[in-house]
Amino acid sequence: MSSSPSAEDSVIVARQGRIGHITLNRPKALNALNLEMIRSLATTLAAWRDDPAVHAVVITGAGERAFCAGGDIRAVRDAALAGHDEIIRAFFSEEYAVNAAIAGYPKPYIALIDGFCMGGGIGLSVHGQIRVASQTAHFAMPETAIALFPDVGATHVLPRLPGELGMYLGLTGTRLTGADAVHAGFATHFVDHADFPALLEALALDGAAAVARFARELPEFSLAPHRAAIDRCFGQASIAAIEAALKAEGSAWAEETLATLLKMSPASLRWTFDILRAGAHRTLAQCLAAEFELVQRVAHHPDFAEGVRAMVIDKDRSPKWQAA
Ligand code: QUE
Repeated sequence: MSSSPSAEDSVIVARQGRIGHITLNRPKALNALNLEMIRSLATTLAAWRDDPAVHAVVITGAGERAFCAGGDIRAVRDAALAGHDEIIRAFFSEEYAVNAAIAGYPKPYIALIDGFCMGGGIGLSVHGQIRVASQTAHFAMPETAIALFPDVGATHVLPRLPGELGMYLGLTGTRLTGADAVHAGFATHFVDHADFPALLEALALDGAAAVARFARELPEFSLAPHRAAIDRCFGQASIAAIEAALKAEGSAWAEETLATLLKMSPASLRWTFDILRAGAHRTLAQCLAAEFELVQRVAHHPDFAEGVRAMVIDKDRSPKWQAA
């Protein structure tokens, strides 16, 4: 398999000792996933699943800036505007199938996360057995900013985080540091960025157990001072009630959080709220199926085209949403 990887391969696949090593390799696009990469991941994971020489799979992102910043959302927008629904169906059904394959992987699947890990990057890490985050990592599900919703199995993961943390993170898109991601449950180990090369070598030599030797002590959870308010405000029964609770809270944190929510697509806050509440009672497979149904409708909503325009294409960060 790929004995001579080329620098242009969007996914580099290599065997190193006991591990199979996958590198997401579109650093200029922050390793955002396109359909070619999704297909390469699916093929590689299937090949290594039953290969007794591969004891564990390790996935990393090329470059310093990102593990994986999301999906090729611009291509999804183009397909929706052109009426190419089959492209949208292929992209999301194959991406979600990779998320499910990672969740059901019969050997250790280990993500080493530096830099941005958002959206699709969460889907390539959080379902694996071991997620190592460094101090340079930033985790987020920022989809309400582009009028999408937390997908890639996040409707299964977020409702299972402590208290109402998942509803808070999914609606506001708040970024977590690597250490905070361990506190929240996105990551399992906190490792120094400078130790990643040594960790990779140790994994190749000793397999998955090597991770424990590199884990550092966690600093305090930076959201600890707000955990009670998060549960009070985000445990409400509707977006309107969450906004009212944030107003009643009367703290600087609540004011900032309300201001963040008011910038998001009102439609996407509603469908995010509904699918996260429903996800608490669904299996991962049911969650992915529900996400696939919803994403095909959302991709055609005018707020989605406008959100991607404002945040990804023009970067003016001033989307004009449809009225609530
Ligand atoms: C919100 C999002 C995304 C985003 C920006 C947001 C998102 C996403 C990308 C992205 C990042 C790098 C790329 C790319 C897209 O940006 O989901 O093509 O190269 O994938 O504010 O949800």
